[in-house]
Amino acid sequence: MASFPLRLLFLSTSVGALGSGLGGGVELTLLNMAQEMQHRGHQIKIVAPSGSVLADFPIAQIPGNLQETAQSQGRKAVITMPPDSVLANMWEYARQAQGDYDLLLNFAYDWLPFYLTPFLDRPIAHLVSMGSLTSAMDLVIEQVIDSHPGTIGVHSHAQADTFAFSDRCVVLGNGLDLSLYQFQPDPENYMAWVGRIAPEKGIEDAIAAAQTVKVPLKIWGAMPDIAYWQTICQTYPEANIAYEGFLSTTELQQAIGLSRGLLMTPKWIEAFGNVAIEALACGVPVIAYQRGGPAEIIEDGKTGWLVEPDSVAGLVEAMDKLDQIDRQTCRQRAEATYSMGAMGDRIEVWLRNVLDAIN
Ligand code: HBI
Repeated sequence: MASFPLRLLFLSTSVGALGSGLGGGVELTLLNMAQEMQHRGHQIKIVAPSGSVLADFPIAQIPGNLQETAQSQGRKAVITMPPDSVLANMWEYARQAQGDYDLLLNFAYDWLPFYLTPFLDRPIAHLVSMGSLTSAMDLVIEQVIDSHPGTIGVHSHAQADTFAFSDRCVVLGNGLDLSLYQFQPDPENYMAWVGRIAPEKGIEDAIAAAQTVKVPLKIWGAMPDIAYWQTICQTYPEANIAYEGFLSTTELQQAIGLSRGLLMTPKWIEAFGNVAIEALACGVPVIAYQRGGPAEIIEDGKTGWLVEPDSVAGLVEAMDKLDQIDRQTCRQRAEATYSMGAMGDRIEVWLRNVLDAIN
């Protein structure tokens, strides 16, 4: 496998500027991959919607109208793009700049980058950030896998299994800069819930369970829809819940670290669940529905508890068993599998295989 430094162009998600939180987990994933590949000597340039900020990486700030989020559209959704589409403008930039790069890496879960793959001269690898959501996306991703084998990366086997072409996806896991996460041996008395406050994340179950156990629940994450949050508050007037905003990684890890445990209640197949490894990195056990990516991260009884999906009673039962989990073990598991080095090895092998396949 060649070892010369690569010139990589990262094309970001199209649903929000980097740093807005609207891009959910993929913002953190893109930052961690960019940092790790730069650490390994590769050159990184990022293309993202105007207003994006990502550490001190050079960013081509692209104007235009954002994409609608794919998970709110339903399986039969047609392909839509707004006028003056930021996604189309990002890929016009890529078309013109591609000669300066060895490989393009797409992070957007949208039809256009997949459709354009054979139109560009440079190879494109796609990090697919969610499971199957629409037939149109499934079809265009499969077309890329057929014409460019090995170029579709996913985060977990559960996510891959939502696609008909699951065995042809490259499963990458994910990784974090664990030096940003401080191990906290002694928690305070509250549970944590972290994520975009949106229906697919199932926050209602976490609130119901915390209310039953009479433990405070602290909530962090982007709040794209205030009305949805207000409905939740009206539904659970007795719950001891507090929305603590959308924090930076440094502040978030401090807050999660002091919790007794993290509740993960996805109603959809979470592709991975970065926040599960963020919690483990702080020594925080995770109680998660046995569904999607988190079920591949959490080892039942060792780093948390896996619960029958949608069972609030199961969440309650697991909270009573939290003190059986050793918080040091949680940190050790994060270091073994989800460090930047471990993730970087998986990414580098993937990208070099994509390049080797065309040379
Ligand atoms: N929807 N259309 C669209 N495009 C994306 O790139 C996208 C999305 N929804 C969510 C999302 N990306 C990220 O939050 C993923 O990390 C989940």
